[in-house]
Amino acid sequence: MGRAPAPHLLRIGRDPLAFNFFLIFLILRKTHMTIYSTTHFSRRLTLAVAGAALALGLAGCASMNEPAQAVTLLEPADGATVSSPFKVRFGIKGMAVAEAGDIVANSGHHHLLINQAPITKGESVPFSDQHLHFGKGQTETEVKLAPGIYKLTAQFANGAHQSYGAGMSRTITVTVK
Ligand SMILES: [Cu+2]
Repeated sequence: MGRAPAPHLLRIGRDPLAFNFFLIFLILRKTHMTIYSTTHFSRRLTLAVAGAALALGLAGCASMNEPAQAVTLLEPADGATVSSPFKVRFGIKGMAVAEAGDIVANSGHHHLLINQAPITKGESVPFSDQHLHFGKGQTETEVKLAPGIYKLTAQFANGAHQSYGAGMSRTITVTVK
């Protein structure tokens, strides 16, 4: 058997967050070596540099992990208890909302799936009581449901109702009282 690389090094290589913290760790070590001294001033400077490095690292993480295109459910909140009928509001980032019809890149309309999994990319969103289409370009609707716990999934799909996939979906759980 060959020698396997240390697991924590593997993880640092794959995970941008871990990699950023690893970089900060390196910066901190270097900073300490360069300006190491027992004076209060130097210690404060070290802390300031450490804080700046951490802030930069976190900012980097945020921009790296944020998808350019996403669908959200602005209302209700995940885990909310609502009384029927209740309002559902969709949010979209990086794509345009348009009426169903033509297939236009980075454009489409919202769907609300009730207790259904996201639709595989490229597959058509079915028309059913559990698959509601908002082909007029609506960004909000009223939903009537019997009391119970439901999984609500916002699914974005193109003008021909072909799903943009799980990456363009968002699922929440709500309790209807
Ligand atoms: Cu549709």
